[in-house]
Amino acid sequence: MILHDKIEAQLPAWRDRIKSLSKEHAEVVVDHVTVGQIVGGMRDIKSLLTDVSFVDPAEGIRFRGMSIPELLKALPKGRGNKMPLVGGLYYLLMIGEVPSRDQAMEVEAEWAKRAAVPDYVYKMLKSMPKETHPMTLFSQAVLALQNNSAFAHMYHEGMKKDHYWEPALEDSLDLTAKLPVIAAFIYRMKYFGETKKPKYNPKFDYGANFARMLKVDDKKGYAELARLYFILHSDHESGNVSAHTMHLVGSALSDPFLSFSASLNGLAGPLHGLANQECLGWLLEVHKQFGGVPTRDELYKFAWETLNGGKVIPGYGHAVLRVPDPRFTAQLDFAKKRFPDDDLVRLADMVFDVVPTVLKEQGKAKNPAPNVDAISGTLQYYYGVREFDFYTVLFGIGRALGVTANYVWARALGMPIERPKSLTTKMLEDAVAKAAQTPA
Ligand code: CMX
Repeated sequence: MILHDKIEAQLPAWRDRIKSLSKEHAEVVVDHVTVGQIVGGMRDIKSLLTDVSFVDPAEGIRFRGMSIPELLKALPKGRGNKMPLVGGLYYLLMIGEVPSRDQAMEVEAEWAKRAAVPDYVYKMLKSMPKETHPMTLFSQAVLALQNNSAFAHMYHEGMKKDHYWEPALEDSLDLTAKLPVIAAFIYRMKYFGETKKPKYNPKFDYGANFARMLKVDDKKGYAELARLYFILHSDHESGNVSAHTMHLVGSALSDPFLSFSASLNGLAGPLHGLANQECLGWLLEVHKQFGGVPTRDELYKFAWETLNGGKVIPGYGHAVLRVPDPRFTAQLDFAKKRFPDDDLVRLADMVFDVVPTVLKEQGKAKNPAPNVDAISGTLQYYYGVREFDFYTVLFGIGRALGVTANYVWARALGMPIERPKSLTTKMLEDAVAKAAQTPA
């Protein structure tokens, strides 16, 4: 299998680099930690290691060193498509090189081989109460798949540490292959009462399969969006909740299914994956209030009313980024090329023009620019996927690509169990008192 062979070939050199860092340079200081960071969610503490992606505050995400425009141009595309094959992105995340079209198609073929979901998973999903949140169903289905984990099985057989990454890769391919099928089943069952098993067709790629399994009218258009969406949402370095959860749980040698189910549970939180639905909600509220796209002045006033009401403007601001999120820009470009006259797209574009000014005038947000969520719901809405609570499931399919690539490499490089040290409040207060006595 191509991903296996490529990783195997790279491993000795990577292992030497990590060994040299941990054995010869372990005492080199990289960062210091303040009381504010300990009390404030460990913000910005440099303490995680990944080569899969990096977020530059002044530029945005780079996947294996490539910016989003570079990657959208360089990754191979299926015939007649404008958006790259998701299999090519997975290859890039796993291997660190842009694949040829054939190599990307090999990953796509692996997915097609592994997409079948066991019957008991469907049965379990069907037995859940109707009002169950789609993210709960999604996470449960992933957990149910754990039964067949190659990693768990081989670990209990006594596999050697050097080999952990191999069944981790097997599980990662199985998992990522099945997610679109499970998500499509949940969508059809929950919103349309349909319980037929979706069929993954090996003639089509990942994006096209998802579009065909989901209930959308413009399957070709939606397939393009699905490719873009999954690529853009795949990874955002390691400190965000979903990526870090996967890494943390995986560090206990829980297999990829156990780890990804936990990761999804973090993604389901309102401060993480749920923001895109809130942003679309805000746009629809504006649209409703003004009976269409408002004038610039009307929007300016509405944005101020939101802030004066003590609320945030969803889709704007970021914990790390300090410029417009390139994932936002890529999606806005996609929409403006394909359906520029759509009301919500025009509105999202106008919000991009007005809201940063308002946030700058208010002077609180460190970054007044849009993040990925400022537009992603709008695109789904255009294609008829209008069930807001499903949007995080879509995010989850994309996110699996990045976090499983990280999982495989964490096992390949023998990363240890995570165990940061905690302090008590009194200890922090003592540290503050001691610092006050120390002459500057
Ligand atoms: N609207 C209004 N106020 C905002 C704001 C926004 N969009 N973004 C930041 N602020 C405010 C914060 O609430 C904070 O106010 P207080 O000092 O009163 O608490 C102040 O500006 C400083 O915040 P910050 O340091 O710039 O931002 P944080 O790192 O604390 O938070 C984020 C980042 C994304 C949670 C925040 O910008 C926000 O709430 N945005 C709106 C929700 C959103 O779009 N979430 C999606 C995030 C996408 C992602 O993480 O990928």
